[in-house]
Amino acid sequence: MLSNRSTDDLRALDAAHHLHPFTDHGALAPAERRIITRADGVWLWDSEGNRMLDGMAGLWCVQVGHGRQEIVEAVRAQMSELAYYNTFFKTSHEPVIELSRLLAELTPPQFEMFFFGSSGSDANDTILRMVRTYWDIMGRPDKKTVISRRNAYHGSTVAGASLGGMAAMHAQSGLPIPGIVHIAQPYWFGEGRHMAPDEFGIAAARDLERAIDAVGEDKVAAFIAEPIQGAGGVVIPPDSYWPEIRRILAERDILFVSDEVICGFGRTGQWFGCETYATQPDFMALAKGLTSGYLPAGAVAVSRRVAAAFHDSGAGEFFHGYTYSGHPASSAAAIANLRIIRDEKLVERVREDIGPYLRERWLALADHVLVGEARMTGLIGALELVPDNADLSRRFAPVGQVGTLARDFSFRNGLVMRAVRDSLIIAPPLVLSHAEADELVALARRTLDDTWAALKRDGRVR
Ligand code: PXG
Repeated sequence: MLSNRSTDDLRALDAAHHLHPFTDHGALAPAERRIITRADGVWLWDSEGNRMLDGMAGLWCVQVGHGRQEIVEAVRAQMSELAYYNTFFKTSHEPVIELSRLLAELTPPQFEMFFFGSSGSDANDTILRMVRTYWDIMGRPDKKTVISRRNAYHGSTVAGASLGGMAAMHAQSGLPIPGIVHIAQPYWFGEGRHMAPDEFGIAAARDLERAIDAVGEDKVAAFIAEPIQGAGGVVIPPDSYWPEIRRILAERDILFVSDEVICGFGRTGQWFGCETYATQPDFMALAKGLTSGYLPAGAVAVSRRVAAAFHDSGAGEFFHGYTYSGHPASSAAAIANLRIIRDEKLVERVREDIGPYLRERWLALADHVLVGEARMTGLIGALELVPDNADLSRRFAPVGQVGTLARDFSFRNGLVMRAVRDSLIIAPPLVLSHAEADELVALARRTLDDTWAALKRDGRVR
């Protein structure tokens, strides 16, 4: 602790001086602010002594769980040796060299080169600039348009929010920037229930084909997508979707960017989401699970084909980089974190053990009257809340209130879930034990019961 200020003092100071991300500041009362004080494993504690199960792994990032002293020690040792130096001007250092080597070992075979930053947002900014520069180098300067999907999340910087497909973000500050086109998302429960899931998956994928033809293949630089849309509400595509996208990409001369900021580092039961869906990206955006959030870091994995173009003697300088590209302490945190994931076989654990274990129990929540659909892949899942699961044609209106109500009950019950519209999301640390998974599901069920009781009291459900 930095001081012995009371919780009320901390809340008042927070309200007076701290602008929170993605927050309606006028509506956030000081008393609502929860001061988190410590964390261990999958557990968080607040300043009032409440213990909560961290069902969101921080913000989809703490793969190895909280409080791992190996990472703390690696960072401490690195900071006392070399806390900071840059990687411009022909300099390098061992942490970034070892991290690059390790990523080459862990990523799919087409990736041997990595560019570093501090976040997923700046990784996607880097990718947008590299994609366009790649086609310039190839003598195809007209290929500049990037195709993305509605309701995608690719970050909050100008390029990240433009690539993303969040209408509410675009409505603020004049986004997207030119040269970005958004197509359908494969969100069957939300948008596709007039069709069978696989039929809808094919139709959503063919929107890519339509967009490439509408823009003109000679003007399209790339398609960017999350394997599973995370912030958009854990949109797990129908089984038919990625095979059809693969077919289209194989026929077209455009680059493919897999945004692995949430799906990377074991979340889906493979090291990367593109392996779960057998796609062959030219770029991957990496962040979050790269360091499990212990320090900020992001990276861009660049395929051999693209890296070769940038290595071409005629390519010239790529005018791009960040002060903290390959930060030594962040690199040390990433190395220690990745060794834990690799050596403790956490990816295999998600695929073969805790993933199937939690999924079975999570899907069983669909028997609750409030749950229209329960879905999960690896350790990422959602519950779609509806007024009556016997009549899926009805949703709550206005959208979002019931999700937030349920989210608040969940916190009070000691489980952190995230609300997206009227769905509840989980993406717990990959070290979740069976007993903790049981507890998570029990707390989620209590949350559904509490939400149902409150809605009934207000006459909002039958
Ligand atoms: N791509 C994806 C797929 C993401 O999920 C980013 C890029 C941007 O990463 P940075 O490190 O710049 O935040 C993300 C981030 C939420 C939430 O509430 C999700 C993210 C970030 C903050 C909040 O679901 N995802």
